[in-house]
Amino acid sequence: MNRPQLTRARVAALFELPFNDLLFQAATVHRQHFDPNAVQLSQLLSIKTGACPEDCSYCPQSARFKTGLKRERLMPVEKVLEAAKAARDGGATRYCMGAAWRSPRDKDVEQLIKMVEGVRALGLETCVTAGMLSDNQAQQLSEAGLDYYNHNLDTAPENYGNIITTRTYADRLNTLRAVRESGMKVCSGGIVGMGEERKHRVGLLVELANMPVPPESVPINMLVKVPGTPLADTPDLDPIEFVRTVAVARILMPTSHVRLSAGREQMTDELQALCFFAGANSIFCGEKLLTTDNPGNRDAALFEKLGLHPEPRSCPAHPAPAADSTPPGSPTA
Ligand code: SAM
Ligand code: DTB
Ligand code: SF4
Repeated sequence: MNRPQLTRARVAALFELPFNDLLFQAATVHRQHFDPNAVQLSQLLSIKTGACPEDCSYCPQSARFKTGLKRERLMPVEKVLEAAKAARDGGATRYCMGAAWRSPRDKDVEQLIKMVEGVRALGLETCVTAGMLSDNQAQQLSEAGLDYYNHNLDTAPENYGNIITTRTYADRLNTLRAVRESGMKVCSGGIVGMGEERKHRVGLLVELANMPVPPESVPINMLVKVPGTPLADTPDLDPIEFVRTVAVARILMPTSHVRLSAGREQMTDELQALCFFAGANSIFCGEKLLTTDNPGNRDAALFEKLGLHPEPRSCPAHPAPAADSTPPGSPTA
């Protein structure tokens, strides 16, 4: 049965709610589907860095911009597995391997498959982000046991051409369709703070939530302004508007993990706390994202201060019981 499609007007009305009403609604939805104090931990590794032919104007890895980034060829499988083991020992439950490609060649997919098999054998969930995939490549990765494929829509369709010209929104949707049809879980979100208007944040979330099956994982990235990229001097987005974006994502995709993704290094504890209250329930852990810094060890203190704990790895054979929606300490608990 087809779900009713969300309209932009309805989603814009959520953005316009008084902040407290929006956060209460988002936190209520969050508690109905998840332990509100559990945060899923993913760790990134850049397995092929820089020299990318694409022109994504936010990205330090595009060959078109002088960002001083050192290019690195595809890492050997053993090195990837060494780093994955360290991530697992540091508490990550999902390992996300990122490659600066427009799309992988078939021989690259062979290497990706070896990495996926090795990372799975360490007991980690697996995620890859490597650009556009053909149906056949998606099928091969799915058969190898890849759990998630990340491919972001990045922004609303009508703003897309201001950010990237070397591939289209339709190309992105086509890769996401191939990933979904292959049986893998979809990780797709976007970037805010790129100088877009609120209507573009609305448009991005409507596209994600209206997919035939919404992404299981929704990264909301705050633009990391890297010197040398065309977006380096973009004015800061109001942090309250960022929290609103997270809250609306939570309300529109109640059973998805909403990841507070890039940009945490530049955020205060207070801003991150508001994002967790608004329903963000996943982060990237570790010292690095792909090429830029991430809070690393400082997260332990933040979790302690906020009473957060890492979400246990989900086991397909033993799904977690439905979360108790009653807050601990409430009169009915
Ligand atoms: N090359 C592949 C692709 O673009 O699909 C995979 C890697 S790419 C770096 C993955 C995602 O990282 C992008 O889609 C974008 O959303 C995010 N990203 C890249 N640079 C960023 C930045 N400076 N700030 C925030 N997010 C960024
Ligand atoms: C996503 O949405 N954000 C991650 C992951 N998916 C691949 C990447 C963030 C990259 C930030 C810039 C960098 O470190 O190069
Ligand atoms: Fe290349 Fe991906 Fe960066 Fe775009 S976002 S320039 S495709 S690495």
